[in-house]
Amino acid sequence: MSNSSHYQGLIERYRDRLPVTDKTPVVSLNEGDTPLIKLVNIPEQIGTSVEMYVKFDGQNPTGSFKDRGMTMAVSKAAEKGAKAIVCASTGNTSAAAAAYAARAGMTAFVLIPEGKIPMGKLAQAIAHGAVVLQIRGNFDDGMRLVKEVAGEAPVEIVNSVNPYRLQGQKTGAFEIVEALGRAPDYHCIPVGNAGNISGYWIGYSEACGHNTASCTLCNGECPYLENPLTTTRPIMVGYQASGAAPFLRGHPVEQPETLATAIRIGNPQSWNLAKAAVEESGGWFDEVTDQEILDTQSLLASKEGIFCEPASAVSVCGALRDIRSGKIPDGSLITCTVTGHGLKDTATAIEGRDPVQTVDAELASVKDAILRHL
Ligand code: AN7
Repeated sequence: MSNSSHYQGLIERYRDRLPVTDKTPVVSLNEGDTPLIKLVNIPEQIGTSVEMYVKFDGQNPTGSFKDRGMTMAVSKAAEKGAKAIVCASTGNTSAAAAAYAARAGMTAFVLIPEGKIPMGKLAQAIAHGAVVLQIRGNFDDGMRLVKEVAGEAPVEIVNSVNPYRLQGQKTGAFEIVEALGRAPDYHCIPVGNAGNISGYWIGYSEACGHNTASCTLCNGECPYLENPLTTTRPIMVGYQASGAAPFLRGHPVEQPETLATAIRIGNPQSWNLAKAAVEESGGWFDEVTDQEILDTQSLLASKEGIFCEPASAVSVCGALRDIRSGKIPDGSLITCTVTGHGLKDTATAIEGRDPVQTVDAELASVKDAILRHL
């Protein structure tokens, strides 16, 4: 490919800011470079003067933000000569692991909680040829087993306990700062296993020249340290589903429960990093109910044309509540990561709705039906 403007994924885009070398075999599906979409109708409807953007990471190749971390984790696994990768997943990590393993010629083993991942995500893992192990337990059980089995079998863990995952995920923050020409005032994000909020904080920190622990991976040579893109960092706000909100309880939750199955997680692996991100930035954690999540998913789809999965609506859901209460003040510039695509889980999106009307295949019936709605 000779066209140098052809986008080739986030490792090529941010090569000098990531722990890769000429010897790293880049495994990419051209992930990243996702749209930052300004909300136009919802802010007007609630009568606020905030400027609010959605970072729609559901538009990545496998439909979620996980591709950002997976391109890094699988590329580094390939560099080590790994033949197989393993992860526990509520669905999106397994879809991404399966796709990138297929691309790299590796075997992906994915541990999923029995009966708790939507069909779209399961179909992805199966289509890409992963070995799907449905365990009689939840995500946290799967995570424990993955860490144990990696000591016993030649498999590379690609969950976000693998530090290369967060290195890939930090690029979401770079893209936002470049698109806005500055850091937002607030960055709102759903929190499950707590990797993404940690990755964003690394990214925002590096973008404004703060040295972070992650920079040891780049040998302290991240070019943003010399030439920062911006001078500020956002206040980080992490939202959880009420039934799976360990950061709100202050300890792991034994039996996490939420219809936002992607974040049905009780024992987040990046606990300390996420807590530090929120504390250092002067932010907070809060929780939203399943009903609020569904209402926001529907609001984004019907008022803004953005169809995301339930877990992804959590960021916008929490942000809207904090805007209404004044906790996020008028005039703020706010970004919300919307992590996964709505097509991942169509069953939840239409449940309880009366979605279709059946009419005769005649002009009169179709015309009647249309006029009734105008
Ligand atoms: C759509 O796929 O953990 O706080 O195993 O799929 O970084 O865990 C998914 C997490 C938010 C939470 N939104 O992000 C998995 C998995 C969506 C997600 C999260 C997930 P983290």
